[in-house]
Amino acid sequence: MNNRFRLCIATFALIMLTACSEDDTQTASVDTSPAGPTPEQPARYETTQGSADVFVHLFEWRWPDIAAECEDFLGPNGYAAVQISPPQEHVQGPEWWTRYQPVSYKIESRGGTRAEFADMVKRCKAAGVDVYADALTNHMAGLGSGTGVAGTPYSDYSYAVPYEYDDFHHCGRYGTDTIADYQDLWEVQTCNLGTLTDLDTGNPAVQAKIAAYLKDLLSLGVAGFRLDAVKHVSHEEVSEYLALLDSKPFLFQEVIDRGGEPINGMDYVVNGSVTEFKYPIAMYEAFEDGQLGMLSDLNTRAGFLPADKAVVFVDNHDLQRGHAGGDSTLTYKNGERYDLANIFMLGWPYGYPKVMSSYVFENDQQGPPESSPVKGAACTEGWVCEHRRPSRVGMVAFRKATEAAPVTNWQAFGDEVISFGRGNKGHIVINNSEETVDGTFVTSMTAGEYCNVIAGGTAENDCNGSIVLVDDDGVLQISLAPMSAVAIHN
Ligand code: ARE
Repeated sequence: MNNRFRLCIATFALIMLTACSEDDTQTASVDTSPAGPTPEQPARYETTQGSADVFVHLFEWRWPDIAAECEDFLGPNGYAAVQISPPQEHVQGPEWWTRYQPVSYKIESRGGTRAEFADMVKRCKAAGVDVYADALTNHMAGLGSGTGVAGTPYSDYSYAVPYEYDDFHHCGRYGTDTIADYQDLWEVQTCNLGTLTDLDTGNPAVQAKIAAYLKDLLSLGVAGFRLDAVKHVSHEEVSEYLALLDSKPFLFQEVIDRGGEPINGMDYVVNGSVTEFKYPIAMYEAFEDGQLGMLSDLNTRAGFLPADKAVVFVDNHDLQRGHAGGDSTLTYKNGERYDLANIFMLGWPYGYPKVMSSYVFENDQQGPPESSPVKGAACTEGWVCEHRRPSRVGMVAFRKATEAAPVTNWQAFGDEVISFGRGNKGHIVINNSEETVDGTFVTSMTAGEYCNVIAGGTAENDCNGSIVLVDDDGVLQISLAPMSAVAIHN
């Protein structure tokens, strides 16, 4: 057996078929027949690489707090962009989802005023961080009347944009006009999502008003958009209103496609990137159900978007609350397993990864805390700040350092331990088991000392983690604590 495959697993009965020897050199007969490429095989992923960049969703952070975070943390740590909550005027109420019910296109919301918004975008840009606004183009508020958070009155199918009754679809189904059958394409794109009043997005006058809103945001320096709920707008109509813009901002379109419905994420690729909702399920199956070995075929899975068009995430603001069919989702509530899934996502070259940054919640309606999310270097009570965790920061740097390198040296040891490289630029080993794993892992790295960036820092600059050694044969010998990972890069 190739000496380079030696693996000694201590107290790891699940995958150990022969015991470790006293002198730690015995070759264990573990599963060395991984589904992915072995060191002897050419890598399979050369044509479909993911983005070298990472962005973060600062969910429900207020504009002044985001501006400060761009300067103090996101820029210095290499985050490329920040997704913000919807900036337009919305209905009143403490729940987070009030932001998804537009009342007018005034840039005034729970996030802050127009002036604060403009200041945030400018300061983030100066710090090297793009702002992606969550843009609602499918609908206005839910049926009902009232006054928005900026004081604008509204009533059923009547909003100050202005939009009136004829600017909306009225699908005439079920007596309520609410989508019931996701197998019916026409219904999904013509009826209301819940009671959210569905704009007639094929109407040129409506398209002009949507485009005017997007242009307003672009004029303030916004670099891109998350297009909310565009499964409910045909991809042709999205193309039509985008054609009215003077520039081509970065776009990612929220199209929930898990297969089995007539509307596919792939249909929307003509307009830009698309959310890959099969990805969080793959992360859940791998890390919660213990099937890490299955991850090797991620870039070639049937139905997955092309790597350069997919926006990927372990969870998002809906899924973490069980909304949008999020029953099988890992969140900050899953502890280390969630962090390991994020480490994998940031280390693997598929898609443009989005890191979720949450606030603590007990129920799915609860809005954000009143306090600012960070004070000095610390995350304040009530906020989670996942994006500040050393493992996220270390892996943002890993992703940049390994840009364009294909997956190499893939090895799966049983269901819970994987090891893979990114050419000679970086290497990762993940232990998703409850046991310590002592092993030797083959890499393509140059011999030398490396910083385990999972704990943050670099070898030259205050390596916070442990220093690990790659020997002259390219072999990494390490001891991995339960539920931990090692990542090294040049
Ligand atoms: C709330 C109430 C509704 C009420 C409405 C109007 O819950 O009962 O009718 O207000 O008064 C968020 C919340 C919603 C909230 C809405 C407006 O999640 O609960 O509605 O804000 O305040 C579908 C869409 C997808 C959408 C999900 C949630 O296709 O686009 O539903 N996701 C985005 C955002 C959400 C946001 C909206 C859209 C609305 O990310 O945060 O809603 O702007 C299958 C299908 C999916 C479908 C899913 C629904 O999985 O494949 O396409 O997702 O079912 O469970």
